Amino acid sequence: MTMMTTDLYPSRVADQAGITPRQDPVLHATEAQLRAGPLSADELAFFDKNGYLFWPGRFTPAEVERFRRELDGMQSAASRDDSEPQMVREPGGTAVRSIFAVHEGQPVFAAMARDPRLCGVARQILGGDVYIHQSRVNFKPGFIGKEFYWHSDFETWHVEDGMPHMRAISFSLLLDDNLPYNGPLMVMPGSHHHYISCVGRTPADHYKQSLRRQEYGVPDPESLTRMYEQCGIAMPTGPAGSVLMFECNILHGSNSNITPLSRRNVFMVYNSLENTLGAPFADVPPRPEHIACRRPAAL
Ligand code: 6CS
Ligand code: FE
Repeated sequence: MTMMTTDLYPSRVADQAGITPRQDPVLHATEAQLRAGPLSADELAFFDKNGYLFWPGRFTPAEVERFRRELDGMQSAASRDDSEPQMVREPGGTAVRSIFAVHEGQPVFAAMARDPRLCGVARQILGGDVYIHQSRVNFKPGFIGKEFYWHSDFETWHVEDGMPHMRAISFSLLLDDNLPYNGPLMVMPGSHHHYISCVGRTPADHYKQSLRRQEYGVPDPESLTRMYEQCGIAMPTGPAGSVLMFECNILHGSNSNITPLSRRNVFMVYNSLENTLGAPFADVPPRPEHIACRRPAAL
């Protein structure tokens, strides 16, 4: 008899949107694990309440230079080989929007995934062993880098990847200065305490469209307005080398970039080894391995 996993967070099943309370803790570790660091009690309290933390200049200019050199090599390879499934192009164009699974096959990004400034913090908050659920570089090139509309990553990772609980964290490492005008990431602080179930049915092979411009699994304007009125918007900006950590269920998005300045950010998403992917909760086949890891190994 196959065990049916209870869907704690149904979405894209009803014709009405809804907002329900989060059913998982934000800090998954024991008091002793939390006290062990690296984050301080104040940092943990801020993250629990707001769902994000920002560290300007967490990585040095020399480290950023090394990341950028790795990126340049990948971008030139990507522009030559169009068949790379890990590569996503901008909607309606050919510019590279994202490259996924950068922690695999790229030594510098593989080392970044294990860096204690990221992995150590993820272990502390998620309460034990972690693995990379997804990694990517979002390039947001100057003039043509399009927006990422408001969404909760967890809603997609639950519905399309079968992630059971809200026990994952994203780190965005800025490879360019993120300024108010070149499309920095915006969050609604505290929105991670609420789950917005979206309307619409997940199309087949949805990721081929959603990673270019997401239209399913995005909250309706009424729910977004309610969340904005309750939470407001924060837009952390800072120099290349800064790090933005955000909770898997926080509402976030970023505007199109119409300036000459690219906004390249690399994302490492850590999931708890006690929260590995099951069957998607939507009636769709599992997404490819380079978007959602199904061969988890502790870092
Ligand atoms: O579907 C996903 O996994 C991706 N979609 C968005 C808009 N953010 C998270 C992730 O990169
Ligand atoms: Fe996202």
